[in-house]
Amino acid sequence: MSPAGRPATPAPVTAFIGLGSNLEDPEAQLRAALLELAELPDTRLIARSPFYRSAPVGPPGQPDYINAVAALDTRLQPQELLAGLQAIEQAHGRRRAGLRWGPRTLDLDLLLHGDQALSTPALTLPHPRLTERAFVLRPLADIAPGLVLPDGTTVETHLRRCPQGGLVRLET
Ligand code: A4P
Ligand code: MG
Repeated sequence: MSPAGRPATPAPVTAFIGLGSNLEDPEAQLRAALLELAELPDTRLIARSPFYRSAPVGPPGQPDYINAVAALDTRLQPQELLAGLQAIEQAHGRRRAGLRWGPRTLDLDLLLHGDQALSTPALTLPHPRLTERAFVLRPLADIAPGLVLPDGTTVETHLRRCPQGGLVRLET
């Protein structure tokens, strides 16, 4: 509590968001989503990676994805931030059709929230597939070189260990 009796404002933490889209002009989806992330309450967008084209992981026959990672400074708790991400996904017409890893207009994954570890039905931190995917690790390394993940391993070490998955860096 502050001297005035109000709860103290939590110190900001850095959170990393994975962005992905493979429907309805994916690059425009990501550009708009970055602006919307910057508008979240008690949150500042501090960096965004280049965009990458990546081969789909999941059911075959879907378009390639565009992927990127953003860094936020935020005072939101992880569950509050996840709710904000899901509201942005909904505003982008995200349909959950029941097909695991099927095509989507916009996917926003909470990759890391400071050094928090969480395992609840609604939220796992770090994101459970963070260290398996070059389309997440490459852009994360671009904006946070040398970042040590909660397992004590750098993002670059994880990146060297995982398949590169046809990743192409775009000019944007
Ligand atoms: N959830 C738990 N932890 C988290 C977290 N850290 N961040 C829960 C976000 N959500 C988290 O997610 C399903 C549930 O996960 C949510 O209700 C949330 O409470 P979802 O967005 O509804 O569905 P999803 O994204 O299809 O599920 P999933 O299994 O998380 O998929 P992924 O791992 O996000 O993978 N291929 C390429 N090339 N590029 C991609 O971006 N993305 C996916 C989706 C598959 N293949 C891809 C890509
Ligand atoms: Mg997701």
